[in-house]
Amino acid sequence: MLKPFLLFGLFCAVFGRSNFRNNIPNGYAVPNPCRSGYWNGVGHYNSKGGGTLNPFGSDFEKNYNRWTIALCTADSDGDGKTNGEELGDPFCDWFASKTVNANLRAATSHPGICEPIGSPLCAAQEGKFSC
Ligand SMILES: [Ca+2]
Repeated sequence: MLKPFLLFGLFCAVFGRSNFRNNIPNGYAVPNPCRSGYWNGVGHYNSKGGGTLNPFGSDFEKNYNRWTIALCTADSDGDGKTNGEELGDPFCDWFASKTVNANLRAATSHPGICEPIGSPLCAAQEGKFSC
């Protein structure tokens, strides 16, 4: 009886929510603000995913895990740049369903981690993650 639930739980534990990255621009290429490479758990304070949601993850969840103009124009992490600017969608016209998004650029920073890390502007996130 519990077997389907256990299998689903195992699936989530193994695969996380990486499919959510398909729902945001450059979801698989969000820069790691701590070092070179990418931050795979885009919505989490843990770079590998899982655990506490960062402000972008919370906003994304409240937005039913969809990329919308409201989420794009928001500045979830409070660093002065909109989520769209950080993820390379400055015109907020990216759609997951489109095969070509002509205005898409490379992601330049993280929408859920205030940057620069350690600056007075980003003091509120101190201790919530480690680099
Ligand atoms: Ca921001």
